[in-house]
Amino acid sequence: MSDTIAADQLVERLVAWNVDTVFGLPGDGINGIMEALRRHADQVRFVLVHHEEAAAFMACAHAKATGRLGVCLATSGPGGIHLLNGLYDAKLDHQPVLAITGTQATSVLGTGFQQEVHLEKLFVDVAGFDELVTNPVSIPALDDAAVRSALARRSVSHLTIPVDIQESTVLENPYEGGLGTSRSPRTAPTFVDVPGTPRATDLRAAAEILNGGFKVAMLVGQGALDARDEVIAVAERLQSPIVKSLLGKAVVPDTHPYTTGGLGLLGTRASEDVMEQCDTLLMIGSSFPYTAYLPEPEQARCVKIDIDPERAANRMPTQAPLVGTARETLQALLPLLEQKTDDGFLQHAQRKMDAWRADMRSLEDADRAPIQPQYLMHVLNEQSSDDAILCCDSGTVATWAARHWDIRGRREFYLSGTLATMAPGLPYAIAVQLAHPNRQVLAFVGDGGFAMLMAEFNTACRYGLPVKVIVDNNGLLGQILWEQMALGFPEFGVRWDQPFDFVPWAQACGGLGIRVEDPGDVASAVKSALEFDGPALLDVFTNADEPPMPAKIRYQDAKGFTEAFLHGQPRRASITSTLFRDKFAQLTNRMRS
Ligand SMILES: Cc1ncc(C[n+]2csc(CCOP(=O)(O)OP(=O)(O)O)c2C)c(N)n1
Ligand SMILES: [Mg+2]
Repeated sequence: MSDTIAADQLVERLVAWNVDTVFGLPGDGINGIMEALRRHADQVRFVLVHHEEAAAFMACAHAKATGRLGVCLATSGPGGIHLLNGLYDAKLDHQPVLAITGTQATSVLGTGFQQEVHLEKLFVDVAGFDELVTNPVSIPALDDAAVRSALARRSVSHLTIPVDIQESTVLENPYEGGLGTSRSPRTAPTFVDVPGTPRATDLRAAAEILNGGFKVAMLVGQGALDARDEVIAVAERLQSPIVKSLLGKAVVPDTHPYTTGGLGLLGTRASEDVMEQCDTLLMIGSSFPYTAYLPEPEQARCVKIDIDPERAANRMPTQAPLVGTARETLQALLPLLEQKTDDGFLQHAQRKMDAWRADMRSLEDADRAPIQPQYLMHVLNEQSSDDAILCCDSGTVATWAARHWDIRGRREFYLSGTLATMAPGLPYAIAVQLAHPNRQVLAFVGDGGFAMLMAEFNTACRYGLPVKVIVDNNGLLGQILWEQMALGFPEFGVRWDQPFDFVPWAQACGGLGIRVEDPGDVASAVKSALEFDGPALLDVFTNADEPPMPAKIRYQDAKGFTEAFLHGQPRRASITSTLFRDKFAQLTNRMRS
């Protein structure tokens, strides 16, 4: 019992890598690892979740919010399978995550034993490093290799360990054989990243393009999150508007005079204009996938900064790819850039942005009933602190957060940017709150996404985490309703017969729960939740008929909405009785003309 077991080596190695938190849920495939975690509970915190998918989201959010490795743990078979969606979230958003799973004893592997799922095969696509441990002696070195791979590739690593090996007190190689050309693996828990500054010749080529541009635009993504000062300094030098991807929302404050905010379906008209009109694009730490919103290839020359050479020219013809970190590359680039004196392009963007901000304010209507989701977000924006961290879910909620929650001060913003999966909002918030106990952490979630992993509210309560969950309860899978209509299809399968009531659940968990139906109660409810010294949930019944409109309405959107109406879209009356009535009038006018 007191003997060291092989799983102890795994956990001790994680400690050596400075891992202090493991998110997971036990099972008979990982009893050895759980025992090792129990023995090292003073060095590693095990966070017990209700669903392994949440554990993987938490590991991803831990990596996003701390810049360090995230670790999650699940049992063989079903436990490992449950991890997958959260692991893909980490893979697609380039976060270093180590997934540890158990598997059947080596003696029965291949016999079709109960729960025998070959997770190392299942995880082949999601994990860049993916190994089945077959000998206790290799555990520390495979742990080192898995961690190094996750950090180097900024992706997912997976180790699956048979139960007999986990529990084994045999720590050395139990076998003999081979030609004796190798010794048992011995490595150290050390990692150094690739250098962050590009070659001088590459920097000069990039500077030449940027200096030659008359209308330079910048597009910044999550790779620039730690380079705010550098981004602003370069923008000032180039007189360039700063367009932000959603993952890069916190790169510069939304109130900064140089930014035109987001780009794409959730973005601003000003950013779309900037992209349509620029002659030079400097992309920094972004793999922005919606290429329809990027400049036409023959319209603009492109310089792109990325830490990964594979992504340094991946979205449009790129004349000068730069491989390096945003911060170090911009520091090296700045002295090569000439001060531009013509600020006409920037001023034009600023005027457009002023108009956009005014449009957004007009949507934050405090008097309209049912509650406008934009008004709810506006109140949260006003009342949350200057260093609040918002974790957002996928859905129309992402549009409201993108457009109506401002980055200011040290605020941060996280969501599933590339996988765009539902349900990470609450698990993200829990992991972020654990990493930053003194920050205000908010989860802004839809009723659909929240219902998927709402059990984790109980996790927040069990760990006494003061996260604030704001449910935008519109009684439907809003995003898909509007997508269906934009395609000309009347809605189908997106609405629940009866809206959920989440307050009893929050209270049953021991948290604060407040139901909000009246616009006049929003401000006081948000205040109560933010002031509450513990987990709190606001269940806010919002206007289900409020569309997340694209910044620029295209002819095909107009056509789609009109066709959906003609083909029998239900609730037509109530949809047209909202703000959409104005938009619909605009759209049909445009169709007629
Ligand atoms: C796991 C998963 N399933 C389905 C989708 C497709 N999807 C994207 S947004 C959305 C609706 C989300 O509904 P809700 O959480 O209530 O947010 P709302 O759009 O109503 O604001 C759906 C079904 C997805 N992105 N992820
Ligand atoms: Mg909804």
